[in-house]
Amino acid sequence: MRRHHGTTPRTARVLGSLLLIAAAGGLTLGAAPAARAAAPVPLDRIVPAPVSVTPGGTPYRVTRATGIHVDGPAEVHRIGTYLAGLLRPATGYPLPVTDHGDGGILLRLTQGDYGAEGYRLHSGADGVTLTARTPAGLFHAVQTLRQLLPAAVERTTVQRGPWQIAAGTLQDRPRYAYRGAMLDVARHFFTVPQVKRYIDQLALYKINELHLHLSDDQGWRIAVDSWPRLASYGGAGEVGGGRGGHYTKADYREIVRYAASRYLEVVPEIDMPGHTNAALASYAKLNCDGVAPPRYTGTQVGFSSLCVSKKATYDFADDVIRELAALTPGRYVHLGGDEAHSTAHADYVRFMDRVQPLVARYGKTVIGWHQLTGAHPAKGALAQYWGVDGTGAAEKAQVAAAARNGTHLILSPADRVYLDMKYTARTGPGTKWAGLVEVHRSYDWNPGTYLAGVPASAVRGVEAPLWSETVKTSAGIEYLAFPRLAGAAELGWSPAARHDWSAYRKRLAAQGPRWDALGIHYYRSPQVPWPAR
Ligand code: NGO
Repeated sequence: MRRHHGTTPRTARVLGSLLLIAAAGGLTLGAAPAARAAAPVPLDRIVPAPVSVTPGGTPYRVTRATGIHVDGPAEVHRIGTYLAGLLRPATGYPLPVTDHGDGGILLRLTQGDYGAEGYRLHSGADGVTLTARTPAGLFHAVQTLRQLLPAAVERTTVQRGPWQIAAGTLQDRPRYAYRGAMLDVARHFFTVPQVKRYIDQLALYKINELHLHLSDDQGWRIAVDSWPRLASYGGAGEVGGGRGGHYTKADYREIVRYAASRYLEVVPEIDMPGHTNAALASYAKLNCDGVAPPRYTGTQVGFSSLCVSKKATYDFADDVIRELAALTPGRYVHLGGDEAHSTAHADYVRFMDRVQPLVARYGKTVIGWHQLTGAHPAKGALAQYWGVDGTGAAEKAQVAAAARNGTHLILSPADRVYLDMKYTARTGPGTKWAGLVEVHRSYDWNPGTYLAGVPASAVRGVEAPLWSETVKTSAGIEYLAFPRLAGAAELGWSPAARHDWSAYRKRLAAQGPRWDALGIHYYRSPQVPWPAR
């Protein structure tokens, strides 16, 4: 039985004489305090690993009397409100958010050497202060604060505390500016609430880019006013023959808004000129022979191509990119460009030469899968590498040469961070064309030195794609993403010097109870020393 009146102060003796529970606002609970006043989570026990920690002092204890104080513009107030929303259900505390006050939890923006997303967290007996130069930095600091509290804080009903935060100072900033996750909403469609759920999971690991694979052979998922059948017909199907679906423009704006509230930029992808059966099925005139193929519900790749010689193709590309760019506050439009096996190479190059400038015309920067480096990548374009250890030397050299010429890279090696690879031959969903990818293999590589001949400065970051041929529920997404997503996030965020599998597996293990509390369905890899449930 738990009761939460919280009006009777009480003290608890923990670890001999150490007084951990402040007089103000303690919980009144039936259990013996000494049994449950576990030591707070050490400052360096978080994922991604922080740059540096200096422990020391008396832990802060969140109590019924704690306030959240914000020092900065309205956006900081909003982050404070978000934090309060995270902590209220499990603590049962009111946690008022105010623009003034001392002690408690303080969020403040200041000038200083924090970088665009970095922050400092200082915790002591009187309170916790989160400091950053930008709201994004404060938001990431909040995710750290969350992980420093017991996992039960993630539950939606009142839990017993105490809610302590280890004392000391933590300094943090990301290694890479681009830390992404991709969700394939084309092979199976995922609803706006399902995408929001994933966004919240990504935010917990400081991921800041959400790449949405919005079209493929099996489905077109975004409304385009000038070509309405793309969504209404081309979206009405998916792998295995389900109903599919698509986002209206309002839906899509809601995803973008929600992602922005979690400091993620949405990167929309329309895959071209291959992976286009859904578009070809919707409009006969996009086909060289003028005949629309049937919709497709299988999982083969490489069989479809836009008709590179037709004017209609470029009208289509212009309209789609214009409407998508208008929906996109972010910097990028991803053009796909992978597996164009049904497009002659010269046609592929010609097509990319004509379509990439459309992205610039509508104010965006091109991203393409790394096959784009076999054409003429536009100035400033990013190439997303999805090869494997066994990818041929010539292909790797082509990517490296492009990187040296200024086409910076996003690294998504398929035999490391493709979240749709099976963990083992025996785990459920997933495929294995790139191999079986257990947690250790997924984590243990260095983006800075991964591709020979690529200058470290040409690596923009890491992205973990989740292709959805084999999953159609949030539980399916989560089983493939967790725990590997956390590792990809750490590769993107933490300094190379903090990379250490034996330490990581312990930090990762500590995430298990948090995922249980959040209702995340994850793979309990035997490589990770999970606490007993
Ligand atoms: C490949 C292919 C996708 C598949 C995926 C499955 C890329 C860039 N193109 O990755 O169409 O869905 O593998 O793992």
